[in-house]
Amino acid sequence: MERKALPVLAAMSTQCPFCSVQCKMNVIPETLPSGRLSYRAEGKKNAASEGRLCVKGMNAHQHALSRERILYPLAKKDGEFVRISWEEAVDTIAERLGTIQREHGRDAVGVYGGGSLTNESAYLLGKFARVALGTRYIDYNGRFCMSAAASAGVKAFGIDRGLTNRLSEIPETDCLLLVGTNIAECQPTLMPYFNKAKENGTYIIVVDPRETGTTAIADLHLKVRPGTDAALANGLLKVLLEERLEDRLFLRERTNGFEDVEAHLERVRLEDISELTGIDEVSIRKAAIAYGRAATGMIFTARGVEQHRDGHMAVRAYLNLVLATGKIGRPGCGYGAVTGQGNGQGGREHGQKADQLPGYRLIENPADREYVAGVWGVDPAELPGKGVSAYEMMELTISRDIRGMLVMGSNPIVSNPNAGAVEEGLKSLEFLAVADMFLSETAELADIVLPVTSYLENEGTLTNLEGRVLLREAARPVPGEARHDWQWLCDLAERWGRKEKFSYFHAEEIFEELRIASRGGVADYYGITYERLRKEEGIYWPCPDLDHPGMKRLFEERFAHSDGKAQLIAVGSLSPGEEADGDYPLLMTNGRLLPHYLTGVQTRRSPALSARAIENVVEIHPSTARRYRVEDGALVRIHSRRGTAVLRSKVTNGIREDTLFIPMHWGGVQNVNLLTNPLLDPVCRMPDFKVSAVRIEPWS
Ligand SMILES: Nc1nc2c(c(=O)[nH]1)N[C@H]1C(S)=C(S)[C@@H](COP(=O)(O)OP(=O)(O)OC[C@H]3O[C@@H](n4cnc5c(=O)[nH]c(N)nc54)[C@H](O)[C@@H]3O)O[C@H]1N2
Ligand SMILES: Nc1nc2c(c(=O)[nH]1)N[C@H]1C(S)=C(S)[C@@H](COP(=O)(O)OP(=O)(O)OC[C@H]3O[C@@H](n4cnc5c(=O)[nH]c(N)nc54)[C@H](O)[C@@H]3O)O[C@H]1N2
Ligand code: SF4
Ligand SMILES: [Mo]
Repeated sequence: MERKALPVLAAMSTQCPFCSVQCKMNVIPETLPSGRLSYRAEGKKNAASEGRLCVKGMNAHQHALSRERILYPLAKKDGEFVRISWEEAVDTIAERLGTIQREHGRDAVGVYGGGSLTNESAYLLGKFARVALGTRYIDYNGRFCMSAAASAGVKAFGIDRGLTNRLSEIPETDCLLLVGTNIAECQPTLMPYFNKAKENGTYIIVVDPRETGTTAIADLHLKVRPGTDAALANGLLKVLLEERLEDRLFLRERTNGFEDVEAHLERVRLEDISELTGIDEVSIRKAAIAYGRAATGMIFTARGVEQHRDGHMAVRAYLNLVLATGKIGRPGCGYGAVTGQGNGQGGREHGQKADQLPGYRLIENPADREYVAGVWGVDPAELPGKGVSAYEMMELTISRDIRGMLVMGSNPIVSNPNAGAVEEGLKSLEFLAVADMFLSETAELADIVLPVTSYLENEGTLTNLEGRVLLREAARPVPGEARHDWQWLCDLAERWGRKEKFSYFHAEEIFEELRIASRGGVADYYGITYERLRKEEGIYWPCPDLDHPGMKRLFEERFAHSDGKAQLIAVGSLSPGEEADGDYPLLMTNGRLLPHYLTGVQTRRSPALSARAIENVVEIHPSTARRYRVEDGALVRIHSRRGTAVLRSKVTNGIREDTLFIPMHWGGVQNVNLLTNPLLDPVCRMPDFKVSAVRIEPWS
């Protein structure tokens, strides 16, 4: 039998949908001998990943091409999802949310966004909430991700851009302090920068309660007790000052607030810090002296430090270290808040956050309101005020102040702390619409589900962890009836009588408006265009005009506060938000595994990734396991004051005896967030994710 000639298929040029490195790649279709089509991803040269890909990027196309993609709008009728038209979906959303707003006020509807959205969709979601819905309640999953580091950067430096310098400076620095960051599993393609540093003789200190791929390269691993990072930073700075390793000239000329910090640290005793953090004084001294004596040094923090009730202040304590030693604004010296999601950086700059307007402008600042209202062609008085943080929006669903919700790019019933209560809140809504590629745990609860495009189909810009804006072109036609997020937002805005303010035919037109809306703001994108992005392969913000090259290293001469100086602040040495006690004798922390991404909606649908970790586990030290009669690989129940999760045990010497570790990539009974504490940081409203008092027991 004659075989039909197979079409020659072009490679799809794209970038990874997962973490903040945003590795560029080609996805290459290949015809197998059987005639079936298969895909292979190959890294493409670019400045951040230098052509590398991790296992998630290599297999991302598996979820995008999965048969489980939702390809047409769905409505829940008699408890079952049925296919409907886009027209019916949009009409239903408008009718139901409109009714709620008429009966209970505009603020009875909330909007929940995400850090995977392109800048264009995130910007439009913020505009949609303020200009079409007119609600104050909009926030996004980045609240759980970057809010502590972002607010700390704004307060200390006057600007929040993930990395203050280029990745290429990492191998050149003399000392690296990596705090609560597991780059080896979470930004794997950046590891070669750190390995190279090691090879070059850089002294590497890692602070983490357990051994990870990242602690494996450490010269000094400080196995901190969860929730005590601020105290540790205070201890480090105290030793530094005792050893006179501070940079007095830098402090005098470029900072404010040092006297308070110095006076505060005089009252701090190193033995108390050692007791609180579980780290011996010798190691604290060793780390402080290594960082203080090094001619150049960089500090990186991530969620291990930040997802605590004092996340903002814990980061400030590390920024005190950076500033006291003057290790910033010159080659090989700087700070990095390691951003999480693909567009975690851009997603927090253009108006998805409760208190922000595009360009990092503030919704409560009259001049900022006036400027953005001018761009949008509305009266500034029409713009609502600031709303509340992501978890607080969930509390408002429980109290029934919020009765309708639109979720775009998040799976909140799995990723919020105290997930059991959050599920109740979302179930009590009168109407829930979710836009997703899949029936996530949250989408399962929705009245209407909107099918959206994946990274392979959706064109737009994303800003990576360096603060570099990248253009991701569409690489494949849109499947089924899926639509881009910005497209259906425009359709919906029309039903609120705002058609003229939401008429775009291409993502680029939205970006053109974003450029103007961000102009003169802290995150100024005015000088960036699609054309430049195509030519220059990425541009750092701020980029205030078309011939500006973009800012590669920040703070060389001045900080972004009006007096040009950075701000130090005295930080308290808090104990964990919830201490272990007789009922809940262990501390549980949580985080990530290499093959999965966040709540796992995408990676659990990729066979190659899913096979690498098929179920959730709890890491437990052998002596703790013996004490609680837990065998390796056995099912266990873990209880906290919020709820109970059921997991398989993984006995390991790598973890502190008083600590358990649970990944966050599963829902249902395996969801770690059934246990987590919704106590919020008073400054940035980050939940105290990373420490909960728990009890463990065998299943039977
Ligand atoms: N494979 C993978 N990569 C990802 C993601 C993913 O889901 N999977 N998610 C992306 C996103 S959105 C984010 S935000 C980033 C997160 O990146 P990271 O913040 O690096 O990831 P986590 O695993 O949450 O936490 C980092 C480390 O903090 C440690 N830790 C826990 N408690 C404490 C503590 O109290 N103090 C200190 N010092 N350390 C502590 C944990 O043991 C863990 O090793 O990763 C991004 N990359
Ligand atoms: N216990 C604990 N909880 C945590 C954390 C932790 O460390 N510990 N980390 C927190 C952090 S840092 C984060 S970032 C959050 C993340 O938590 P979530 O916001 O729940 O993140 P995802 O699992 O990525 O959910 C994103 C959803 O959006 C869909 N999606 C992807 N791309 C698009 C798109 O372009 N458009 C639309 N409409 N949908 C899209 C995906 O299919 C998926 O269902 O979790 C937080 N929760
Ligand atoms: S998950 Fe991150 S490191 Fe891995 S390929 Fe994707 S962007 Fe690159
Ligand atoms: Mo995140």
